[in-house]
Amino acid sequence: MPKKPAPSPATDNQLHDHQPGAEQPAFSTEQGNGGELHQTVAYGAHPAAYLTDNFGHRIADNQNSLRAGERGPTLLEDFVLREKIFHFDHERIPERIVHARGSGAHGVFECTKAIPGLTKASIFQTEGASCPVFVRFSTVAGGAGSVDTPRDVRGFAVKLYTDSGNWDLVGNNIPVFFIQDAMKFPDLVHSVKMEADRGYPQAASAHDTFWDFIGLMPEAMHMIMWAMSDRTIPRSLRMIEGFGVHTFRFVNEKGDGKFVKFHWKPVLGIQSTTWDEAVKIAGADPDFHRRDLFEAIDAGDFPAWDLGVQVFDEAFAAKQPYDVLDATKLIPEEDVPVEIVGRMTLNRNVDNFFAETEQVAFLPSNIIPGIDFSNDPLLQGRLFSYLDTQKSRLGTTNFHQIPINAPKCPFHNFQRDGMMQTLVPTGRANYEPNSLAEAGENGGPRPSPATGFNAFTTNDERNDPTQKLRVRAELFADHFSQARMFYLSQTENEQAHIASALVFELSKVTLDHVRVRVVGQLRNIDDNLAKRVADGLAIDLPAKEKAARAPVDLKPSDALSIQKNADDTMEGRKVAILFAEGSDKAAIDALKATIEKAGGTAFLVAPKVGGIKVKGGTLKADGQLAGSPSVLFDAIASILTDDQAKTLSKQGAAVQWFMDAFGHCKTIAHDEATQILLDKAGVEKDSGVVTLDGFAKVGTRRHWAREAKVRDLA
Ligand code: HDE
Repeated sequence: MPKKPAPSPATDNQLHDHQPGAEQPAFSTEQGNGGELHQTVAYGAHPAAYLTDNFGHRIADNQNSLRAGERGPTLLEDFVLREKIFHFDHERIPERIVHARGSGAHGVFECTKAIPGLTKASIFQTEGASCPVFVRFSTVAGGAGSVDTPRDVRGFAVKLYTDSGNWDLVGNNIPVFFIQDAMKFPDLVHSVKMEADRGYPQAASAHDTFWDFIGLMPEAMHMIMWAMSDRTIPRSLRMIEGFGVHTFRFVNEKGDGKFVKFHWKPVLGIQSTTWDEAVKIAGADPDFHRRDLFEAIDAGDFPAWDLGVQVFDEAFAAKQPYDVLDATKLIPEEDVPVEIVGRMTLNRNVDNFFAETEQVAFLPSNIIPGIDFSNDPLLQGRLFSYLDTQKSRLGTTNFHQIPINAPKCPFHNFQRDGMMQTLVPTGRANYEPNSLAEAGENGGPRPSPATGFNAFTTNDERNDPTQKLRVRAELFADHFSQARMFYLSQTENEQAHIASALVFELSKVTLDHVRVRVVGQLRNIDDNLAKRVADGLAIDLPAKEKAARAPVDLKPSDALSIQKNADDTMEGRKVAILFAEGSDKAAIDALKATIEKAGGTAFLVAPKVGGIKVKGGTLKADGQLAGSPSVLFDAIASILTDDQAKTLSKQGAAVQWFMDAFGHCKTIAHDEATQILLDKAGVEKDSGVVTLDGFAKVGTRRHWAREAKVRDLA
């Protein structure tokens, strides 16, 4: 049975009270503007409600339009038909220019360590303080209907509905970014999106214009190392890290400021797929990540992340070989440890994808007292962009009234009117200052100097604000030191994956000079890497591109490798068990129990789904073999009779099942009968190819030592 959470009022199919700031009226009486607010109600949600049009008129017939005679023309006066089609015609809104494809979920954030000395942010004042959150994960380049598993950065946007207002931490699953200055963002995005004349490729960076831009923008090289690593082909959204990317500031009650970087660490550990696997998943299940997140939450396996902070001061910042305001740089965890201060758990799926996931509007400018911006020029540009883009996507400056965007604390001000105004403030006070209260009328709200944002503390001690300059600070010119640090911090397999990814991407580039320039840039990172890529493309090693500033050698950081930090847990992992007619039910049940005991999920796969006679009863499969390729699972197992194994060994889907699992370095647990299939699939014995009894010991970890057998890692 799925471990379904008790439905909250909002999932209960009731008519929701979606009034923004529901606990208290948005324009409260005691503060002034007092008056009744009209409520936006999730109409049509009640299962027993009768069908009406949008103005409440009951509809008798929802099948037939109004006609003049039985076989005559449809009448213009059929307002029921017209309204229905009119509304349908306008169902789509512009998709996000970036991060169009996303999946969202509700949850809760809880402070696990109070840090009042660092910040006055209300959510961090007491251990155990909590607030609701909404998270949207996304890919960047593809359109809303693209697939879930392209090689791409993942957006990791968190909206925390705190009691002092919404705090939106709009981050990515990679701690650095392609560019240093917001000025370059439209160029970056144009270059990676479908090429302007031909309208392809969709959701892919492997094409001329992207690599042309990258070759000419060496500041992107650190991000390119991450983008070509396994970070951009994650196994699950539940297994990605999140980063605030920019340096922010914490400000405490006394007004003292420190720099801070935010990290989300997945409790299930970080896990990725291999490239071949990601490509095959895209075909087998374009919604792989969306489905995985939805199903896990639906089953009560709530994904969670720890919130970590790296806190440092101006003196530390001044001593580093990079600029902390440069979003293409990270702070190694070895230099400033990540301190865990909270946990976020996603525990409720959305009720309606459009109303919530599509209409959610994240604004990096949404911060709360105690958290402040830095002068990072990329962040500063974002502060403008997101507000602006919401108007274009959602069509009105009143997008903050949409339930998913409204704060859950009261809000009062003198902003009025605009398209789609759903609030009905009463009284005359729509300006400030006013003295209407002296005449006994509602005067409206007043500023709160003691508790509100007062002086923004974005000042930088090393800045001279008297000059207006279009420049970048000197250390921004070091484009390669951290790129090199990242590459050298990876395991041999991970380095090979980066090299292969670069070869793949550049092999899709048709302009020779573009390839050559990128490889020339790689020489500034690591000559060996550049040679591998040149070799893979069969081109001569080009001359090194000139570096704006000579890179320095930084200590490699183990924290940057996925494999060095891999966790052996089976939690949250999915294991497929292949069976067929005559298979031993007791053996299947025993294996299922082992998997579930370790926190994993078992998924039964068979050539037919309906109900199969097995030894000891009848079993239904969760998925049909051809529709459940092994790329969809973390490990596979097989329990067959000799006859069935023989029959399956003549079926491509079955042989491919084992071949792929082996090629993707997964655990294969099998009985004796399956050997014929393993032989056909070229599966060789190793520590990850085990008997059914041996499965518990190896679990769902990947067997990277096998990789050299199945892939050229040169
Ligand atoms: Fe975004 N970005 N971005 N971005 N971004 C958007 O806002 C933008 C950047 C990120 O799930 C847009 O509502 C500029 C960095 C995420 O709804 C838009 C710059 C990081 C999401 C926009 C950046 C991000 C967005 C498109 C350079 C990681 C999805 C729709 C100055 C820290 C949020 C929208 C969601 C979305 C602009 C750079 C993350 C156009 C101008 C760096 C996770 O406003």
